Order: sequence, then structure tokens, then C-alpha cells
Amino acid sequence: MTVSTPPVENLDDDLRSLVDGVLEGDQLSLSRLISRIENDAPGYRDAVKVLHEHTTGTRTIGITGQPGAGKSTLVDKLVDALRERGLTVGVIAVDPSSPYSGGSVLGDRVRQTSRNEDPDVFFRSMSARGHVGGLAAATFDVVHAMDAYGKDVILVETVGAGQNEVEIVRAADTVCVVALPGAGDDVQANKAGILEIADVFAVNKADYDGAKRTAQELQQMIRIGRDLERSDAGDPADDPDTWVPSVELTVATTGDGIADLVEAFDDHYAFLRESGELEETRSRRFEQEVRTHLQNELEDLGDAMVAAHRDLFADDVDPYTASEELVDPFRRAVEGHLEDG
Ligand SMILES: Nc1nc2c(ncn2[C@@H]2O[C@H](COP(=O)(O)OP(=O)(O)OP(=O)(O)O)[C@@H](O)[C@H]2O)c(=O)[nH]1
Ligand SMILES: [Mg+2]
Repeated sequence: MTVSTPPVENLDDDLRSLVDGVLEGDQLSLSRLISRIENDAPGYRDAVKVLHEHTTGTRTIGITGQPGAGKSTLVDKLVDALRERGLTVGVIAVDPSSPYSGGSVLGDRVRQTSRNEDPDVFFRSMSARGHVGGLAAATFDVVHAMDAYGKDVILVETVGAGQNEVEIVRAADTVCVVALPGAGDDVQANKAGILEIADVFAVNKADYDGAKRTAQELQQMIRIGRDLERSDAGDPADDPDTWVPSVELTVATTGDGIADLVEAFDDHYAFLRESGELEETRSRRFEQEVRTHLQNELEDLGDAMVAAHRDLFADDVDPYTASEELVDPFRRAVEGHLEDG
């Protein structure tokens, strides 16, 4: 595949100074550049391409779970714990609901302000934009911008609602699913494939009744899932290359259990590095990003093709035939490439 050189020449003066600012660790530049990303501002892609050269693959942790599970409160406590270790932290709170309905974004803006004291924490909340897939793409871009800026750890909080949100969070190195006491039935139904994506479960609001039982139920489900996998593989031996999700009890409001949760994240990260899974995780993330961008491109392309080929739709052509004819040259190119390769 031919890849053109990063188009630093394409950047206008404004974007170039923002990119330089980000690379020099200037917070205002980072903030402004993220706004360009969020607003689909002309040229932002070139800026992200240039930044890509300066990314190091910062450790990312995704936090997901149902609305009100305590994700933001938990993230705040995690930030404190990471800061105590001297790590710099970026936080991205993704709100997939409409920009106008989000009470949580409003709350998040307040958090952002209260955090302004500490220059080593950068907080950003992001809402859904107009076009499908846009939020996922923008979130990935912001992760890269924070990476190039030099953050040590990036936390991504998102409500575990639809497929797009799952895509965002599963791109993280470590995925933490925040569950609530008594949420066993929900988890059993495996909403949005939550069991599969969790590396660590936090049963939050453990000050309420039933937290221990929920943790036990989760552990049982993890065991069953594991036994099924093993019998599928026909290998009864314990496989050290398989991560067994851990389950931690937390009270985000008081900070109880946070130290154990951070330790569970560290264990998982150590597992990723030692098993070689980290590389796999990163290449999955890369592919996920390419897929997200492709989906966006193809949607635009599809609209343009329909507009350009209206004549195909005349008379008695059925919709399947029309779309197959349009997509046929692409299919053949892909198949040809697969055969050549
Ligand atoms: N009792 C108790 N309340 C908690 C705990 N954690 C969070 N809360 C409260 O639960 C409410 C929701 O917390 P958030 O942190 O905003 O939850 P969230 O998951 O970020 O919510 P969304 O972003 O809107 O999905 C707040 O009133 C918190 O104070 C906990 O461990 N125990
Ligand atoms: Mg929140």
C-alpha cells in the first residue's frame, strides 16, 4: 500500500501553530485543536495525520456502564489515584446522547472547571455530532491528540448504550464495565455484548445491598464463559494466555475499593505486555479506527453514487440489482487484491 508523506505542508498557519503548541505541551493549543476536531473544521485531518507521527501509544482505559452507574465519580477518583503516582492524565467523557439533552455533560463541565487547578489533568467532554460514526472517529482523534501532547494515561468514559459506544470503549487497552448491585439480570442478558468486552468489572455503589451477590454472580458467569471456551478448544489445562476478568467492589463517592481497582487495571496491563496481547490490542484498535473512517467515507461515497447514477434506477431495475451494480467495481478490486496478495 502506498502511503503519502504526512501533509504538514497542507496545514494552514493557524493549524500549524496549534499542532506545534500541542507538541510543546501547551494546554490551550490542545483544547483548541480538539475543538477543531469536534467541529469537523477544515484541515483537522491533516493536523491529526501530523500528530500521528508523534504518538507513543499512551495507555488507555475505557470506563463504560449504564447511565448513572457512577462512571464519572469513579473516573474522578481514578484521576486522583493516578495523579498521586505522579502520572499525567487525560480524560474524555463521551456523551452519545443529543447535545441538548445531556445533563451529564453539564455536570462534566463543572467537573472540568473544578479540575482547572491541576495542569496535569486534561478533561474534555464530547457529544454526538451530526453524522453517524462521527463521535467514534472524533474520540479516536482526541486520544491521539492527548497522546501526542504527552499524557501518561488516558481515561475514556462512555455510556454503554449502542454499538458505536461499545466500539469507542473497546478500542481501549483495558475496558472496565461499571455494574450496579442487583444488575445481574441485565448483565446476564449481556446487553451490548458487555461480558465480552470487560477486562475488569467494578460493582459500584457497593454501599447498597446486594453488591457482594452481584459480584459473585458476575464471577460465576465469567467461570461459565471460560469453561465453555475451554471445552470448545478441547483443552482442559489452564491457559496463561487468557485473561480472566476480575471483579472489584467500589464505592466511588468515598473512594473505597479504588486502590484495588487500579491494581486490577495494572494487572491487566501487565498481562497485555507480558503475553504480547498489547500489540494485538493495538492493531485491533488501528483496524477499528480504519473501519470507522471507512464507514464514514463509504456512507458519503454511497450518497454521491446514488446521486450520480440516478439513470440506473429508471424503469424496472430492482433496488438490489441497482446497488450491486454500483458496488461491483469495488468488490472486484478487493477480490483482485486478495488474490494478488
Ligand atoms: N451511594 C453511592 N452513590 C454513588 C456512588 N457512585 C456514584 N454515586 C452517585 O450516583 C450518581 C451518578 O453518578 P455519576 O458518576 O454521575 O454516574 P455516571 O455513570 O457518570 O452517569 P452518566 O454519565 O449520566 O451515565 C451521583 O449522584 C453520584 O454521587 C456510590 O458508590 N455510592
Ligand atoms: Mg458520567
